[in-house]
This record gives sequence, C-alpha cells and structure tokens, in this order.
Amino acid sequence: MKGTISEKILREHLIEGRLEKGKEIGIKIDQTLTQDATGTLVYLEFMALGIEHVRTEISVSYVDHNMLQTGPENANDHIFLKDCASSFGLYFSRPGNGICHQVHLERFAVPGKTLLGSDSHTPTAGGIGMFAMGAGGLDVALTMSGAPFYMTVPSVILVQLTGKLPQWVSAKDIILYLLGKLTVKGGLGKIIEYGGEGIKGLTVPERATITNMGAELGAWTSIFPSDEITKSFMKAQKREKDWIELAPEKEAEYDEIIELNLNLLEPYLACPFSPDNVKPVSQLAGKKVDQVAIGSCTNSSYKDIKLVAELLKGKKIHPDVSLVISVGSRQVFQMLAKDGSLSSLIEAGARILELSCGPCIGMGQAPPSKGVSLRTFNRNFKGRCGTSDAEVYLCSPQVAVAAAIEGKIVHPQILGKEPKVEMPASFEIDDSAILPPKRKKIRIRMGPNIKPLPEFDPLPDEIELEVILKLGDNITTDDILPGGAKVLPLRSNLPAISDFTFSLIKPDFANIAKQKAPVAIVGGENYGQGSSREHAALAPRYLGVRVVFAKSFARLHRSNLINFGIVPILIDEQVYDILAQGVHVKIKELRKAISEKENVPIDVIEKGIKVKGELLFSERERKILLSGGSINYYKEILK
Ligand code: MIC
Ligand code: SF4
Repeated sequence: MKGTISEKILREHLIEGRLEKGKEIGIKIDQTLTQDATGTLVYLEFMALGIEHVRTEISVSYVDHNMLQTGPENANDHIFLKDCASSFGLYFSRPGNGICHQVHLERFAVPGKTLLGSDSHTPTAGGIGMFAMGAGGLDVALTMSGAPFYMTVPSVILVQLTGKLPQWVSAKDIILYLLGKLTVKGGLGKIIEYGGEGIKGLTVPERATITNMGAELGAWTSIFPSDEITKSFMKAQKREKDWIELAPEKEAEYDEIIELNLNLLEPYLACPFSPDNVKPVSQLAGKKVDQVAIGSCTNSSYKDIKLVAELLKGKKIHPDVSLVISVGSRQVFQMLAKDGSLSSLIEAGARILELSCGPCIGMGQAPPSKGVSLRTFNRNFKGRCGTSDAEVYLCSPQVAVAAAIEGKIVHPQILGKEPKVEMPASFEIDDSAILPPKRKKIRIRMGPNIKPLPEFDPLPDEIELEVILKLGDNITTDDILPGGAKVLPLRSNLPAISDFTFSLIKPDFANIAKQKAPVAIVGGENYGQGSSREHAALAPRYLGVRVVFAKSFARLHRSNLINFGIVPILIDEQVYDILAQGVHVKIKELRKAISEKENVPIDVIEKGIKVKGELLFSERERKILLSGGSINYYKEILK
C-alpha cells in the first residue's frame, strides 16, 4: 500500500502495530457516528464500560432509522439518545434532520480524518476523502472512549476511472457495474481507492454514492482523493477551512488495479435478491413496476433529488405506480422547497416521506404481494422491504423516475435529453437541528423498553453443542435478525428482539436455541454480510449460540461475534458437508485451543469422527473470546 491515500491516513493515525498486510493494527479514530437503531446499544455499552465523556474530536448521534412511532418505543429511544448525547458530549442530530451518512457528508466529514460509525454505510464519507469505516456498536463505544480501533491491514485496490459517463448513466451505475463484476465478496479484506481522469467528472455526492455501496462489496472502506472538486463542495458547505488536498504518490503501490472506462457503461439494475445480481436495464425493459422508491443514504443528495424533480416537472406518474421519495437531509429538503422542486414532485403525484431511512429498512412502504419495486437504495435482500415475496431492484434515480412515469422498466433515454443539474455554489446552512455537545451530567431518561445489557459468562473449557441450523453462502444480517417496523422498535430490548432471530428462515429458531443451549450454527461463505447491527450477534448469544462454523465470515459480523463471545470457527468444504443440522459436536480444551492454537479438533458425536476447525484470531481477539466478550474484557482493562 506504499504511497496510497490509505497508507498516508493509516500511518498518520497508527497507534499500535505495524502497517503490514494481514497484521493487526490499532488506529486513532477522529470522529464517530451512531444512528438510533444501533445507537441505543452503543450508549448502553458506553455506560457499561463506565466511561463519562467522549474523547474523540467529534462524535455525532443521529436519529434516522426508527422514525415510525407506532408505539412509545422509538420515541423513548430518541429521548434516551438525546440525554446520552448531552451527558457524554456528543452532537445530537434530531429526528427530522436527515439520514446520518448524508448529513455527516454535508456537515462533519473531513478529508484525511478517520471516522468510525455503527452503521455499515459509514464509508459514504469516503466520497470526501475521509477514511470511514462501519463497525459494531461496541467497537464504536470503545473508540469514543479514546481507545484505538483494531483492524487487520487490508490490501488496497485502485479503481482507475477513465472517460466520461454517457447521458443517462450515473455514479450509481459505476458501483452497480463493479458489484456485478466483483460480487458481494469482492471487497473482503480490501480497501478500494478511486482515481484516474474519470473522477474529475464526479461531484462529492456522486463519489459518496460509490463509496456508500463499497459496503455491498464487503470492503473495509472506499475512498476518493480530496481535490478541487472536494474543495468547492466544502466551500459551498461553508467548511472550506477543513479542506486538505489528498492524493496518492505517483509511484503508489496497489495490490490490484482495475481499469474502468466510463464511456462504456450503461444504466444497470441489481436484480432480486442481491446487490451483485446486476443486469443492464435494456435486458429487463418492459417489466411492469408497482412501486418506485427514491432516497436512502445512497441517492438522496440535492443533485439526485433535484434531477428527479426536473424530470418530473410538468409530468404525472403512471397510475399503477406508487412513487415514494425520502429526501436525505433537511438541508436538501429546504433547498428543494426554496427552488420550487418540491412542488414539481408533489404535482407529479409523488408521496413525500419523512427524512429518514424509511422503506430502505422496511420502516413502512412495504410493496404489495409479489410486487415489483425499483429503489435507488443499496440492499435488496429478500424480505428486507417488508414483503417477503416482493422483488426489489436497485437502480439510479434516472432509471427510477423513468419507471415511475412509464409504469415499467425502461431505459431513461425515453425521456429525451438528460437535464443538467449543476452543483450549487452555496448550500443552505442551518444547523439548528443539530444540538451541540454539552458534557453536562444529567439524569438519562430510559423508557421501559430500554433494558440494560445482560452479563455474559466466560468461555467454558469444554463444550458440547447441537448444530441447530445449517445455512448456505452469503447469509445476511437481515437473515439473522430482520429489520422492519415490527422488529426495529425492539432494538433496545434484547430479550424481546431475540425472539426474532432467524425468524424469516426458521421461525422456531429462538425457542429451539433456548431449549437446547448451548448450540451452534453452520454457515457457508461470507457469513453475516451486510449491516453492522451487533444485535445479529448479541441475540444469538443471548439465546445460547456459542459457536458459528463457516467457510468464511464477513468482516463486521465476525468482529461482532467475537465482541459478544461467540467463537467464529473457520471450516473447509469437507467439514461443512459433515456438519449437518442435528449433529452434536464436542470441543475439548476449547479455552486452551483459543489461547494458543490455530486450529481445534471437533468431535462429531453421531458420526464418531474428528474434524478440524481453524482459529484465526489476533492475540487481542483470543483474550476477548476467553473473557466471554469485549465488555468483560475491556471492563477489566479500563478499570
Ligand atoms: C442497514 O442498512 O441494514 C442498516 C439498518 O442501516 C444497518 C444498521 C442497523 O441494522 O441498524 C447497517 O447497515 O449497518
Ligand atoms: Fe438507512 Fe438504508 Fe442507509 Fe441503512 S442503507 S443507513 S437503512 S438508508
């Protein structure tokens, strides 16, 4: 990684370890962000660690996910988060101020700095040249206390963009194209840097669309250089003083270089049920559409929604289509209101939603049964939209509007010449919905739905487990613990939310796990891809899952498993075949193996055979696992 942007930033932030590929390092985190659906746990953990104030340069608590207040839970969480921010010294972005990643890009993100967020799309800020990563809440809580963030030094890929995007082709198509080529596993263990002449045609929000969906590639993070385009964006946000130039050295060394000629791209769609199932729009043209949803942290900048408004001006949406729009931030919304774009949207028949994640995480706007929904979002996992048999396609705002007008999938060129939307010379600046940090000790109000974290026991010496669930490749955290309007409000109540573990795949999972605990799960490749939600580790642990065997693990979920004392054991194809659902396994001297070995013998009781699993952990991870999880481990250390 010599001479890359990543090397420069990591070197400047290095606290522990050596910057060598595959080695564990600890880096300083300058900024953190949390959102409400993961944030309540983060602050409960912060309290459990016994820390009083944040020790970062800037920490922001956003409320954007749990916005549908169908009962008191979400409102109680918002109050809890506001009190925590006040007491611990964080900025608090009030409900209604917008989606965390969009607001952070506008108001806080700084090139060359590090950001850790309890949300997998935190790399959105890579669009401005920030080294931004998603992490489990506990890791974010720890870095808020000033502790380093530990990561394995990734390899660095350069995506070299040449040429210029043709009409009707957008930044979203760049990342969809890459997803189609590299797949949802393509970024595992990697940082993706963007460079080349082609980046000059991309504004900061467009770059952020690309880095946002680097999360879908499984990458640690994605990052653009900070250049004159970055500078003018920051100037328009009245934050020019925070700008620095950031570019790789001429002789920078990359592990891999991917050349991408933008002239050759066309509009794409990611088809059900994976963001890497990508096809050109032309191949799906004519398919009837029931719903179009525009917004999310991927595509809800001023430029995106203004373009949508321009395209809808003087037109009506198709009578069979429901068009919903969730604008990314209050800044964008105010600007759309002032320049008249909002009335174009309303006149065309769009349903304007709250400024929040909304339909992206199944918080309302579930499509009809067997419905077809086109979304400018980043994830289309089965059932995530709230309708298990609906088909969700991911696309650019251009493709989305064309479908909303025509009632079917069409190439947007059908709309004529693409209008040009310029970046504003200055954005509307009004931070009144961001409450500044106070650091004043107050009584933190905790609604009855907010339950403290349970205590977890250390890892036993010997363990016998039943494999109660065997799964295939690319299991998502939405599969493990779904989102949606019914489950999300339970995020602060572990006993209640645990009942929904694997509910879309095996509805009786929670009961079986409780009865048979301790138990194990078997997964294929890339187990736990997707979100950062630590509930997907915490809830299984609460139910009695102590080991997950898988062929490979997604980075974020693997850390969450370790943080909550579930041992992620790597297995090969052969062992995967042997570990059938219902078998019992026994691991003798588990503690000894975890403390000093790279593999562990596993007795498969019914088959009377011994197989091997791999234990690939850093020294620190081994200690955490032995303590039964990070809270136990760090409580001791921080004493
Ligand atoms: C998501 O897009 O899946 C979420 C909801 O934003 C998650 C966080 C969560 O589950 O709260 C993420 O991406 O990390
Ligand atoms: Fe919110 Fe969707 Fe972005 Fe997650 S991916 S932060 S749910 S808008």
